[in-house]
Amino acid sequence: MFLIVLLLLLCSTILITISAFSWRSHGQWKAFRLPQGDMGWPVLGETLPFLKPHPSTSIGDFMEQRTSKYGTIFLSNLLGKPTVVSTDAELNRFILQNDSRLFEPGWSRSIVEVLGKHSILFQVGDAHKKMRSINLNFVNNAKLKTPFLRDAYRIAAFVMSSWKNKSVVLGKYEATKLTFNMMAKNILSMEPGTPATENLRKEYEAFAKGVVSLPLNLPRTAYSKALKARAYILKVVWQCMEERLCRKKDREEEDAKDDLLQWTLENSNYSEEQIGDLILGTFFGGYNTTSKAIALAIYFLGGCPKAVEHLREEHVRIIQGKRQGGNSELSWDDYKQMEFTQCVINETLRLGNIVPYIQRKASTHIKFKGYDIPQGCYVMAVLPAVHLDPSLFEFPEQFNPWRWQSDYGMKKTKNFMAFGGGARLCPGAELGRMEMAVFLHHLVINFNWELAEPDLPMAFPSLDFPKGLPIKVRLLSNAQLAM
Ligand code: HEM
Ligand SMILES: *[C@@H]1O[C@H](CO)[C@@H](O)[C@H](O)[C@H]1NC(C)=O
Ligand SMILES: *[C@@H]1O[C@H](CO)[C@@H](O)[C@H](O)[C@H]1NC(C)=O
Ligand SMILES: *[C@@H]1O[C@H](CO)[C@@H](O)[C@H](O)[C@H]1NC(C)=O
Ligand SMILES: *[C@@H]1O[C@H](CO)[C@@H](O)[C@H](O)[C@H]1NC(C)=O
Ligand SMILES: CC(=O)N[C@H]1CO[C@H](CO)[C@@H](O)[C@@H]1O
Repeated sequence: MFLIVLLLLLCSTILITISAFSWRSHGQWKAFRLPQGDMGWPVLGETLPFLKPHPSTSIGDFMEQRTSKYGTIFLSNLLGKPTVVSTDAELNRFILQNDSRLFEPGWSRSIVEVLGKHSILFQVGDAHKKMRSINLNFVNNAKLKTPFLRDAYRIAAFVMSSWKNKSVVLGKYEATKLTFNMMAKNILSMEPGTPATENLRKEYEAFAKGVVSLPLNLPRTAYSKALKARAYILKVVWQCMEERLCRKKDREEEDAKDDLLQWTLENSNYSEEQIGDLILGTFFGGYNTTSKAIALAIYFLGGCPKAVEHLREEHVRIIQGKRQGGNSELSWDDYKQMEFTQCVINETLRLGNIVPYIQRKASTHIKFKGYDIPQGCYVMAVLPAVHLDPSLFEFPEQFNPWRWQSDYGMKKTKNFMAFGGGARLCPGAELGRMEMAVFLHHLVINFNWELAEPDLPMAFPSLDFPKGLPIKVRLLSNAQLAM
């Protein structure tokens, strides 16, 4: 009981301090033509209605009500910050495209503390470009075409081979096994399934939970566990680093690793701290998002047998083509033939909304459509509002992969923001898509599946399946079993 009172007290002190500060700065903005809106309660602003969970295939009551009252651009007070909220496709694009010129990262200090101040998310200007080039090199085409594709193929097959004797599996965790092991192998050369890799996975779970939790550094809170997990993960990274630096001295060059850590050691003059945050961040960006994407695809396809049929035809055709060539694993050419699969992937990302919003801070005074966005004001680009806009996507609430086919006549891609855009466009987009495609490949050629109990993708606002997506799987009688 005492602890709860203490918690509440602490929580409100923090919020009062933050909001007193933000109200003061808001006062200076009276001269501007700000968007309309409601600043909510003095302390909390509108944070609580904003955080209310809703299906991730909808924009939720909060956005719904505000946009019908104030229009697609409105002012609010969220998480202690006065924020211009944009559910407007054009303003969202404007925010993403002008990132480095007019905006800077707008993350709260508690997140900086967990992810580390050297994380790519907080870098600006040349420092951002440099770290980004390391990330882009990590997922360059040559790497995608061989090691990544090969690893994804083998790990996905390994994951699904364990389903043969099971009737119900948790889709979310099965997806994580692929995406986590992909990152562990290609960032730190850690092999799938070993105790060290499994330990790291557990620490990452705690870490990721803390990133989206209330920032209270008290015993046993998710946040404090995340800080501990961060310290553990950094220790692992630094141990790997030391081993390699020693080995370099011994000149055992034939044993050189080909992973992100090695490349960074050889091609940058980053400090130990910088390398730690870079590795931590790439891991974090690369596995939780992609496993959500795979879980969403399993979910949406489960409700759309016609799409599964179409997908299965495509993948069986690819395998039959290969039999003649005498090659069993998927090649890059095979991947490039997966046209309908790419439609399924886009539709999954559009309707599922893995990244619900992107936050920035105006680094200068901005005018847009007659509104002022004062310097220092926070902006929030709400991506689902664009993906679910009926004027941009016909019947947006329906899962319809065919809308992405070229003869459907949809105006493409401009309004598809699942990977962000501009200077911070997700560098891992192609890798994420490839992992989804390979997972779907093994899934449709080997299994039928259906939801074992009702479960929905929910925006908390970070996306999750509350029950972990339990699915009933049945091995096909004509399973191709490339595993
Ligand atoms: C389907 C899966 C994925 C989705 C939906 C996704 C989504 C996004 C989005 C929306 C951003 C922009 C954030 C912002 O502008 O603030 C982003 C950035 C980023 N993503 Fe991804 N991502 C995915 C997969 C990956 C993978 C596999 C990697 C691993 C290499 C990765 C690494 C990153 C990094 C390092 C950034 C920061 C880029 C920067 O600030 O310049 N992502 N991602
Ligand atoms: C599946 O079950 C059979 C017997 O029921 C057993 O022989 C086989 O090893 C099991 N396979 C796996 C992957 O657990
Ligand atoms: C993403 O990370 C959070 C925090 O650890 C976890 O609760 C959730 O299950 C993860 N989701 C997926 C799909 O891996
Ligand atoms: C790395 O090198 C650049 C110049 O190439 C220099 O500006 C920067 O300060 C160096 N960083 C570190 C951490 O030594
Ligand atoms: C899917 O979206 C991407 C944009 O991220 C686009 O380049 C691609 O053409 C789309 N794929 C299909 C099949 O429409
Ligand atoms: C000042 C500036 O760079 N404005 C650009 C912002 O992005 C849009 C595209 O959405 C450009 O047209 C503007 O020139």
